[in-house]
Amino acid sequence: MTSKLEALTQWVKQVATLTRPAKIHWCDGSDAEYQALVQQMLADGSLIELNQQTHPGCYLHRSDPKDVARVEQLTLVCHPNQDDAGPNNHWMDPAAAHAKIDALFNGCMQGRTLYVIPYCMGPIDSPLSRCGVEITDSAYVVANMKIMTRMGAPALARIEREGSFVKGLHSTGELDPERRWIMHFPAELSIKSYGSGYGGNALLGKKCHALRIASKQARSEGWLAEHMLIVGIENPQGQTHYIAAAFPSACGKTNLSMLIPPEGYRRGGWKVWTVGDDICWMHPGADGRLYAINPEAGFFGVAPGTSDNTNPNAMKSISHDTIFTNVAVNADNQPWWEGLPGTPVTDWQGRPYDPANGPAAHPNSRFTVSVRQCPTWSEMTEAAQGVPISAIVFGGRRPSLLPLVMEARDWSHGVLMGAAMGSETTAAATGAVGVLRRDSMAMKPFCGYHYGDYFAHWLSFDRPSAKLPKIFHVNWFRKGADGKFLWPGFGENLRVLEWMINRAEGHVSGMETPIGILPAAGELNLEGLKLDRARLDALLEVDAVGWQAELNAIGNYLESFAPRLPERLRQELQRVVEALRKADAKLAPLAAAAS
Ligand code: SAT
Ligand code: MN
Repeated sequence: MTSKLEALTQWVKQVATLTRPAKIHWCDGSDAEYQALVQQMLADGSLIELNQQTHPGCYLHRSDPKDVARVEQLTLVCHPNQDDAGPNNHWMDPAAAHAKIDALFNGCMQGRTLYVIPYCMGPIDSPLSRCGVEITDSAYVVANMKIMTRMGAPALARIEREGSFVKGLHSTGELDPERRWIMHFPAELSIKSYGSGYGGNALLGKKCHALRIASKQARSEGWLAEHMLIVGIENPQGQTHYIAAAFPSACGKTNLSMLIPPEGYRRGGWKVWTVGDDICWMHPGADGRLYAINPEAGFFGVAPGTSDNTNPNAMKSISHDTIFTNVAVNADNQPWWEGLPGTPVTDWQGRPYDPANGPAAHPNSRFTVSVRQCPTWSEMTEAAQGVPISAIVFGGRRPSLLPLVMEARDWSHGVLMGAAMGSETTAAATGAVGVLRRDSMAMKPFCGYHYGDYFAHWLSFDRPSAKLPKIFHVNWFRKGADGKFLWPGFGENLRVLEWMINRAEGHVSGMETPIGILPAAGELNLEGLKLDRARLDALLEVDAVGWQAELNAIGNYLESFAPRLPERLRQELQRVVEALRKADAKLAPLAAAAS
């Protein structure tokens, strides 16, 4: 087969000449094609059938044990000018990068099938959507792309109509970490990935296209490509507010996007609608508001910790037609991971489970499932114009200092809050876990260009005609002196979202502090929640000494983006430093008098 689009046909030919596959398959995205791929993978062992009585249509894939997460040190953004990549990215000269990776691609598909995957990121008829074509030699990647994107014939038709697409070339190669690169060429709208078959390294529509390449496109076209979930909160009056929230990988975006309201809220008629759990593209609308689409069509969610207690909607979503990667199985051949009841018998590497070998499921094990299988799936996911955003939320894993919630006084302050974000690292990327690092807007691994320019782009949305959402910062992960989480999290987070909506609607006034606006006494609805006064105080405490150190650290971090750090952000930080100093000067004599 060829395409009506000469540029696409030519590119496929060129890649085939380089990689020398045995066969070429153009994906049509049909269910029959998916089923045929599943049968083929069951036959060659790359998929394992799970219990079809309890989990119809569910399969397990075990990746190479040295290929279990994103590899940030091997992920490059190859701008012609190194300065454009910024200190937040790894860079290589584009010509040198092509030469290096093309040498690996040379002949790499011999005896294999080359799959051509046309896909659309976003609703197929939305002007906000963008298309791409991924070439891969992995059937597992094809099956995942079928779930994660709008893949196949309709996408190809749109690509042929528009004449342009992002080119993604992927081969699993030998799965050798020494021969692995994930390279991006934003100026050429292309991606080349070699040597990994895992998640964001291999499903090129996701992080590579929808974040790294798209963030750069968004900057030149005046929109935002962000690492955010999108959730709709419907109040008892039937009004729905949409909230976009950025958290680093494996910090609870999936849980928040499909939370179950606390009992009292449910009885009162509150509902939650899931639009997306990982990526959000936001465009200014004609009315000045920001409108968001989820470019993805599926969830690639972290399995461990997901259970009927933490996320019943995810559990329902993944009870059928789901691909599991690197989970364990129990005696009944059902998928199993830490956090589920029962015991594992086989670990993620296929060995008899032995606690001496570590967790049964890999900490970054995942499920791939269509968003439509989520009980809270919102039909607005298909809305061509997107959903209007009422609030933007930033957050990370911070064991101390950061309050449960604070609101930015204005857009510039909100951009500072996002830029200053920090979080303890997780198993979503290779490397140490639990180390605090700055992760501006949760985009450290995903921003396709210089963070200084990115902050300036965020600030540029503050125009006279704009009706921008309020910006908040949350921290579900603050711990008490006993080392335990102070806030119960999960469904109870709706209480915090309700406060945000009340702020957006002007129903509550909040309490000004030097670091932002916090809920005033009585503004957080705590009915039905066992949370004593001391814990609430600890969750909302503003520790002036701790904040001075934090602002200092933020200042040093931001200066690492000079000379491209926007002056406005520097001034905004200075304003907060001053406000804290003044407040502290007022409080200090009181504290001294009290002691
Ligand atoms: O990048 S992945 O898609 O593998 C997962 C993540 O880090 O969010
Ligand atoms: Mn993510």
